[in-house]
Amino acid sequence: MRSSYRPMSVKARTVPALTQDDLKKLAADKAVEYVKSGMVLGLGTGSTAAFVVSKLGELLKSGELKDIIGVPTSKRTEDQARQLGIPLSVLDDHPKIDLAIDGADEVDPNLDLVKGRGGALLREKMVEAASEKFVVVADETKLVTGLGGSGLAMPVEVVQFCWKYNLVRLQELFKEEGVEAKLRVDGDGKPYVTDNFNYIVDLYFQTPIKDGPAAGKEILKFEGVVEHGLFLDMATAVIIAGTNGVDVKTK
Ligand code: ABF
Repeated sequence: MRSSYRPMSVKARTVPALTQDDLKKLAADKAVEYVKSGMVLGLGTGSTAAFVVSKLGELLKSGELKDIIGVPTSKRTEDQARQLGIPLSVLDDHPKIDLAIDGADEVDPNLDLVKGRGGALLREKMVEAASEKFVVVADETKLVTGLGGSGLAMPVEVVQFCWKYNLVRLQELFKEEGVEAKLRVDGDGKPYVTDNFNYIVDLYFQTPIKDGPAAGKEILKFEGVVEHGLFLDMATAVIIAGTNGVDVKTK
């Protein structure tokens, strides 16, 4: 007897593509696996770091994490963490941080970074330099072959006093690289003011920065320059979320 069985046609299910926010959240969730109860944590700034902070809030609330202390890298992060009930401190009281987790604007193959397009580079650098471990969370769009080569800004925080003088000096410093220096402005066209009441000069390189350590040193020689967005030899691990999964890169 012939079977009357006919396989039902199965409609191909379309899996929705992951959004950039999904990827940021994946990286954030992976990074939080490094967190243990009792740790002092550097809390980064930016949309990826915000996913980390909100996950920490959830874990504290559910009791899976206990007794953590957060050291925020910006007023924005401080507000978010406070709303989530994360106990907070500052470097004055907690000069040694167990683990900092933060986003980045660019990540090169050596795990060197450009940071600060979110405007929080000074506090980020202070907190992350004081951290025993610094884990970076990013989606794959942040990967570059050379820092500064993405055509986007490499930020430098400068004091407000005679900012134009320093803008010109910074542009001159990288004249051969054809750098354009611009004062960062907010949505109203007014100078963007950092949490430390400084301005930001964004440097636009046309090609990747050849010698990051030398560039960083030269920038800091200018009086009135407070900090730059090159975070060299600081990251312990970089967690990159991409459409093919989450990759943890270490040196
Ligand atoms: C901070 O947030 C910054 O150093 C960097 O500028 C930015 C990255 O933001 P996002 O995670 O929103 O891309 O970590």
